Amino acid sequence: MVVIIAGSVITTSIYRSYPYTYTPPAINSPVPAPVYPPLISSPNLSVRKNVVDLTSKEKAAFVKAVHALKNTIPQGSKLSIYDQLVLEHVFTMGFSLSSGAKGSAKVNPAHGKPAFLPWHRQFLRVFEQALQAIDPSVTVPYWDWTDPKALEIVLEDDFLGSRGQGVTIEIPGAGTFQGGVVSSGPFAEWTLNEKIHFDPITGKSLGPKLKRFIKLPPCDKYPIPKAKVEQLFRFDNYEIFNALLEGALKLDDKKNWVEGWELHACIHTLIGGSLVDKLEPNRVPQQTQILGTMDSVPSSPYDPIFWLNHANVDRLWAEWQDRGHTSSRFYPSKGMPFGHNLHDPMWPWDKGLSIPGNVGSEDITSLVSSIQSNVVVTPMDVLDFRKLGYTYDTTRLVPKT
Ligand SMILES: [Cu+2]
Repeated sequence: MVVIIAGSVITTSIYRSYPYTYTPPAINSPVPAPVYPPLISSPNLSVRKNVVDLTSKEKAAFVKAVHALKNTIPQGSKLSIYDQLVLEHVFTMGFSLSSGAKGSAKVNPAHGKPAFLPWHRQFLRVFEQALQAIDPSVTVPYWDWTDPKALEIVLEDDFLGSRGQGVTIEIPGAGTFQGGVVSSGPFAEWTLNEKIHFDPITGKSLGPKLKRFIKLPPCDKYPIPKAKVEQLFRFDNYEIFNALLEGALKLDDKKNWVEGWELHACIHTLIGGSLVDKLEPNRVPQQTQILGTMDSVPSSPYDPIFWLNHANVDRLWAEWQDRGHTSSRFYPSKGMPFGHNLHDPMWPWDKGLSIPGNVGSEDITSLVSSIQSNVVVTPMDVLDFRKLGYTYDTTRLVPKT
């Protein structure tokens, strides 16, 4: 039994390693007139379902297909298909000049800025198509964070279980918490590549096993209140919607942008767990150490729960788009760092236009070539999710009223 007592060592905020600071527009910024999607029926779409509605057969099929990706090593590669996907996400953190990045992109192409939603939409669809190549019936389920039953269902041993075990965390003033290696359920046997499973704050590896520390403060509240998700739909400006949903920024009482730790970002921590400097009301704590897989921004797709969290993020965006924000006029066409404008290729789908620098404590640059992509994908290419071949059980095409 390992006991860790929380205390401050190094301090950094969730996303503070960005070379460009970015502030979304003020809430009264002008927005285009509403545009609704055309009312056409699209019968051949894959439908992504709520985890609470999955049958045991559907859960088993998803788990089986995920295992197949983890166990399939494509010819000429050192990494399995699943590990390659994790690596793509890891290298999104390698676009600072100090890390040795080359080419057009100078910032993280996937986080902290407008391409957060389109980048992850493309990433999820690539993952889903890989699953469907194994079993065409499988789609990526979504985790509705406002559903009180969903967390337990996700963590059951017949699905993506279990909780982590073996480590006790003492947080002064907040109590003791349990977590550690996932030692039962379908992912207990997984061996993770230690070089791409690491804590970006300390630079240390998180080891060869999946780790979870469920419900540690400050992200210990579940479910998320429905009103907190619903309020996102009051914003017609894409950049505001994107930033609030990502959850690394929030609006304070005076409607100014301040650091946040909410929604998608807090769900990562709800599963992974962070150590923080101190817990105080009305202040966003600074992370001092990452504990579990889901809390590491680079390595988080190593926890299969990642896909369910991001399917919910993507679903909320899809619903927002259907509610009168369908046009590409809502998405910023210029003025953003490269990779985040409407027509910018988003690494790794940029045919080699940008090359990330090293990430983590070991040299993994030799692995970049194993994930080079020969397709080009821009935010524009993924705005219409139905065109990508999928929809959600909650998205409805409704006539304009
Ligand atoms: Cu991500």
